Amino acid sequence: MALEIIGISQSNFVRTVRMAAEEKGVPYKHISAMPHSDEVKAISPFGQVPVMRHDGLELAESQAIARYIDTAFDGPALIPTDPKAAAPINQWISTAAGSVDQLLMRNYVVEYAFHKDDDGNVVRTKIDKAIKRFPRMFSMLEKAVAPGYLGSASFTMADCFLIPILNATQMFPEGKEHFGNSEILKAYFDQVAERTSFKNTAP
Ligand SMILES: N[C@@H](CCC(=O)N[C@@H](CS)C(=O)NCC(=O)O)C(=O)O
Repeated sequence: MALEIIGISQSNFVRTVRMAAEEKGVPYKHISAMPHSDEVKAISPFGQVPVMRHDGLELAESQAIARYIDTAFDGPALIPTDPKAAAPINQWISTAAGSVDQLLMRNYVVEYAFHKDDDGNVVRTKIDKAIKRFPRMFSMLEKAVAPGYLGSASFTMADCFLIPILNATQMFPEGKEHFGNSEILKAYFDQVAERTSFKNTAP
């Protein structure tokens, strides 16, 4: 059975695993499904997207899915095979999927996009708290992409995790402003945005 990636294209984590498949040159079918839909709940214990099906294997969790795609198929390695070279990439995958996603997606983008009061207005409580932490987060990211890519001189799986988050963050005012103030982050983003894997997975 062909690789199936399941989940709405607006999800940064769905985009991450789709980018991984695109980078490997693995053909896949993208099935759009909402978190907590029956199709997703059948695979993910928390009803979260993405989930994946391939050849009898059903899998949840973006890191598990991206690593499966990287190791089960031919194509360029998205994580170096040498343990010492892989270690910092794994560190950045974990940081992007953890702390960076938590602040920029869960506490900022998702709040803007989905959390509205009874009158349909954006609820600023979490957003205002989140943006206080932006200067530190953006300066950390600036240093991290200084080698050209996230913690590396070449494109890796860590970039598949970071770029969808940066793309979504820029869609809202404070994210756009902080991003716009950093030439290094802008150059990094523009370079990765040229890749077919980014273009082919636009929400
Ligand atoms: N740890 C999960 C997180 C996935 C996640 O947070 N997905 C979001 C969409 S980007 C979701 O399904 N949210 C609904 C929810 O958490 O209930 C992974 O890496 O796959």
